[in-house]
Amino acid sequence: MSDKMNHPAIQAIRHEQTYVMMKPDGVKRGLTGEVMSRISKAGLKVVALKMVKATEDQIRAHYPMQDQEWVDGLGEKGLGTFEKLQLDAKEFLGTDNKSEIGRSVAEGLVDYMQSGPVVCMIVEGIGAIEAVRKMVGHTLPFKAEPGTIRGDFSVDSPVVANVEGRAIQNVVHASVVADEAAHEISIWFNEDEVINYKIAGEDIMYGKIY
Ligand code: DAT
Ligand code: MG
Repeated sequence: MSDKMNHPAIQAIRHEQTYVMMKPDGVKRGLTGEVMSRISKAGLKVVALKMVKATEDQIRAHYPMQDQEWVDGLGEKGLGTFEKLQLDAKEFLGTDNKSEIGRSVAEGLVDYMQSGPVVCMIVEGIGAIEAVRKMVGHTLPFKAEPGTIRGDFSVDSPVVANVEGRAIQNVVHASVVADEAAHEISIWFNEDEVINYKIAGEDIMYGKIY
């Protein structure tokens, strides 16, 4: 093995970690095995795993509830769909203000994520954060491409969800960027819950086999 393989920058790429969580709808629909299978087949490694009934505090710490930009973004994602369908958000939701809609979605998320068990995982491997996020697909199920987890296993719409006063049910959560992954991992796992072991992929898929 080349000495350069031990370089911290190369090791950081090899061991990039992301946080993945089966949401209550995904768990109740029996999709945990399917999602874990896709992650494993891609050559990524689950290094920590547990099923929990999340507390309100955990959900409020997990999502950036105080980040106004994130809250507005939640509202915006839904408003775009109202516009596309030429529906007046004000008529159906009593407001077309992205912050107000976003706040109500955020509160819906707190209830949704406590509505059943979640399965928490740390997933490790080359480019794990982006790789899993691509596998998961777009936030809005109807925009998620076939072949992605959300595209293959969900159809929910923000219009229906917002009118019903609930969050979109889209099977699975995955971190978007490194800071978010580190934050989420710290919410759901203690360091001693992470197990270091070797999977076949490390030798066969991204090890030198000749
Ligand atoms: P993602 O889960 O793709 O990272 P996010 O962080 O923006 O998306 O939002 C968190 C969750 O909130 C998302 O998975 C589903 C729900 N959600 C987002 N926008 C919504 C909306 N307009 N109406 C209802 N639920 C929404
Ligand atoms: Mg997100």
